[in-house]
Amino acid sequence: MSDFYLTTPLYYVNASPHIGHAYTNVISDCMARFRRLNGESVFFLTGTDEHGEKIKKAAEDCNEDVEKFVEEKAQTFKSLWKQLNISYDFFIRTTEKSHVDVVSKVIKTVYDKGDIYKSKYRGFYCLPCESFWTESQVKEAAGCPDCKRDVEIIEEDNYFFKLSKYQEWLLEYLKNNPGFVKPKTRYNEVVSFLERNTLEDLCISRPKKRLGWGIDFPLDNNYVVYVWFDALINYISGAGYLSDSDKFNSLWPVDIHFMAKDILRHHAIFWPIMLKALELEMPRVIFAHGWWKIGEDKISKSRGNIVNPLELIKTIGVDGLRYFLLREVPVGVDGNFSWSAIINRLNSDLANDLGNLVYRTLNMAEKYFKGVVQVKELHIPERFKPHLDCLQNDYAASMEEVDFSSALDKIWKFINIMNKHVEDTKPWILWKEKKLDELNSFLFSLLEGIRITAIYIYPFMPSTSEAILRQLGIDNDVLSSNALKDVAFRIGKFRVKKEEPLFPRIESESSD
Ligand code: ME8
Repeated sequence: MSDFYLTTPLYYVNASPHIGHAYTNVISDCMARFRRLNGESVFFLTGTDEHGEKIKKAAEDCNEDVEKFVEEKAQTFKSLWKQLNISYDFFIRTTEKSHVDVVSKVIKTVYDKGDIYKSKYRGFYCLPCESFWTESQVKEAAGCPDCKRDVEIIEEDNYFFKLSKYQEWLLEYLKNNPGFVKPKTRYNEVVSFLERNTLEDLCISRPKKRLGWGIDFPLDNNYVVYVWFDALINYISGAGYLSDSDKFNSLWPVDIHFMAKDILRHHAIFWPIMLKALELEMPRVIFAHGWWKIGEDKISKSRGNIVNPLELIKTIGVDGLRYFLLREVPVGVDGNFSWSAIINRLNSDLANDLGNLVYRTLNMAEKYFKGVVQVKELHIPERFKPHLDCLQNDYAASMEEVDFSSALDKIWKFINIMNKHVEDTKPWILWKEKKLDELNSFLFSLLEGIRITAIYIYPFMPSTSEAILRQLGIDNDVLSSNALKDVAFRIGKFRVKKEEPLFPRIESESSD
């Protein structure tokens, strides 16, 4: 079986990472961990986009040498991914020689094919977004369609990549592959864009005299490569396109490219056409998620309303943040970021439902049976069965569809039924009446339910999953691979050791 290959965008290093970047990597990590749990071998690529004018300008603004600046910023991304438990396999930086070599090779190959030519360029350019726009796009948005700032008119000789030649092919490809771009709304957007507009060829060079910080254009040393053409190529260079053909063949095509809708056009139009020109297979899925917003505004560096994930982690913990991001909104739609939404979600789902279930069950196991709970005959409470069946049948499908909130919904229904089971059974009465067999069997079924829950929540909250298993006395090797094949109820013995509650309640003053 070939590896499951997934990617995130390469983030610009002109500033430190914010909650939007964290979101894409948390989603990607959740998918990667699910796939590993499902017994698949995974290659998870992330990294940083380090060329272009705005990076150079950011370094100058800090009075720093640009190479040193990008190195430092790349480290801030790596360090955040470490704190957020992002289990990437390779971190690619576009300034690495191995990537630069692939970019040169791609340009030469596409040029030899006749898909690159030199011509005069006159266009509307947004410096902060590093993007060219057509006159009609700029008119409609009264500025840059992405960041709303003023655009510049630029006129110069440049090299162009023949996007237009492939427009019909791409439209047809999309029509024959309706799952190529997800979710459906984004697919419809791309199709209708291609039906209503004529693609202009893409200007893929920048004169060095205007912009020096980029990869040398291999056909003409007066130019550097346009940063987007450079960056998109990471998806093949990071997979060993030139350096390791065995690796590349086992990875390509990508199974899923994650990004937000702001860069869908680059991924769903430029990138497939670049791959077609290179005669490489198409990615299986291009998934554009929504934006985190504050009020009506997208959270972004250029709008100055960023939320720092490191600050949030200090108050709500890594898994609190991961859970909030993955639970609050379905992956394809926009989410509104607010402190009250975080408090509600975490206090209710994590502190009350999951945390309380684990704490009180382990507390009872210690109090009534000194932590050792064992059965010889399996008794699964009737009310657990539909939930267990539903998880066994549908969890994987929801995860594969990137429908994380629906997978969590199923898990939480099971957690809540376990809590209800405690309340209805009233174990303290069983204890008083010395019905120890019944109490033992009741506790065993709860511990089994919690063990199974710990496996299902692993992709979302890996540390919490491990902490639960540790308290249940189970080696977390069970999470290493194929754990999903072994989630059925079973007979056995628990030797539990209760720790502090998993999720202390968050007080609303914490936001101050
Ligand atoms: O575009 N909500 O880099 P970038 C959700 N270098 N996700 C968000 C977000 C928000 N408010 N803000 C940012 C670039 N993101 C290029 C990519 S890829 C070959 C080159 C996430 O630093 C989301 O994934 O501007 C978005 O697509 C990406 O960060 C943009 O990151």
